Amino acid sequence: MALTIGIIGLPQSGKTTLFNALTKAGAPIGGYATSTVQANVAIIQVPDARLQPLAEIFHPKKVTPTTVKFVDVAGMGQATQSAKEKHEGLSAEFLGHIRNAEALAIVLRTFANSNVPHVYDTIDPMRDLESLNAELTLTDLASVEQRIERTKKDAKSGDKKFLQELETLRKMQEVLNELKLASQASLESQEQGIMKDLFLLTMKPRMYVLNVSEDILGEANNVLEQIARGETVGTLEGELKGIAGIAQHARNEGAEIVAVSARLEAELAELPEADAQEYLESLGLPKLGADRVIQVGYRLLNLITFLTAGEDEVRAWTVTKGAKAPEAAGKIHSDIERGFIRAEVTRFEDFMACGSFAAASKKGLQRLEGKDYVIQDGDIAHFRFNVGR
Ligand SMILES: Nc1nc2c(ncn2[C@@H]2O[C@H](COP(=O)(O)OP(=O)(O)OP(=O)(O)O)[C@@H](O)[C@H]2O)c(=O)[nH]1
Ligand SMILES: [Mg+2]
Repeated sequence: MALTIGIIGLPQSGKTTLFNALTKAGAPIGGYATSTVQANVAIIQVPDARLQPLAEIFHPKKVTPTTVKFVDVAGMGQATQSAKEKHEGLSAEFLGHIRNAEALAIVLRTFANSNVPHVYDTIDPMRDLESLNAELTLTDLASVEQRIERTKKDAKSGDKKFLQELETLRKMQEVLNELKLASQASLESQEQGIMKDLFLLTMKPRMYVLNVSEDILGEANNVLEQIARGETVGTLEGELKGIAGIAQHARNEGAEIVAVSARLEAELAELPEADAQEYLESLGLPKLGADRVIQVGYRLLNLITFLTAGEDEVRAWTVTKGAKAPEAAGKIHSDIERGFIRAEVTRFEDFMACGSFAAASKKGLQRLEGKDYVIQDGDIAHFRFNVGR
């Protein structure tokens, strides 16, 4: 089952344009559905530069990348003042789509375009982010307060479990009341467990997707890189100033950030790949931002990729970071997990340097790992198993 990244942002920030660019860059499987509450859903292939070189060696019948699911949901920035005052937060329909997402991609508009009016008239990504955060935290606050009422009743019996839960909820209520993100609350692991089934929106890992004007995309990327390295960027004006502000904020928060021109990406996705590549290079850009959005999104989900390679299929598989060999085997087939004996593991780089499993084995670069081995990103694995009774 593919994990989900929810694309959210103010109206007209470019969410759907980005979604369309993603579905083309990542070749959606089975197309996407538009439901009545304006959510576009697509399962998107994660670009992985290791698949092609492996395919050139094995000439497999099939090459299969891993996938993530993106959901594009309209409906933020529309909460009325009275709804905000009543702590009602976001609509149930919106929440239905976003609650179960494992991570959020927050689209912030920095491009100016007089044909596309901004809900607040002017371009100011930090103001937009604050407004989105307020809406998200108020929604979380409503969830927490609802739970407090329920837990209060349960705690009347004096049961320690409920009293502890109540305490944790009140701590979270305080954080959210200050319009801070739930992820900023310092919780112990037991408390985190309590919060988990509330599916708070501001607890989810997030990435910021800046939707910038296409003519400053190159400069925007430079600014992001400089800030990510912790360098000072000097005095910036206009759009770049707004971009730098969000980049600094993301760095402080430990959030990921990517700059794209959603419209350019969506247009390029219509072109043959070679033409698109040429055009990108003429702009001084190494590759499509859509690919980066997919890859960063994948990373946010705390996932790593291991590979299997043979003449039938070269394939990338997803496991959660920290997964052990039998669990990885179980992604392929439950029998392989059940009858797990050992994993033969070769690092992708070692394999490519040797050119074959036999050569890697000769050099001692193919290891036999047992059931406690923690799978690493880029491991090429072959599982030995036995399910005979
Ligand atoms: N100039 C420019 N226009 C863009 C860009 N991205 C999107 N637009 C335009 O902005 C408008 C809104 O884009 P959408 O992708 O529909 O925005 P949205 O966030 O999905 O909007 P809602 O679904 O209404 O919330 C469209 O007319 C797009 O063509 C961009 O990078 N540059
Ligand atoms: Mg839309």
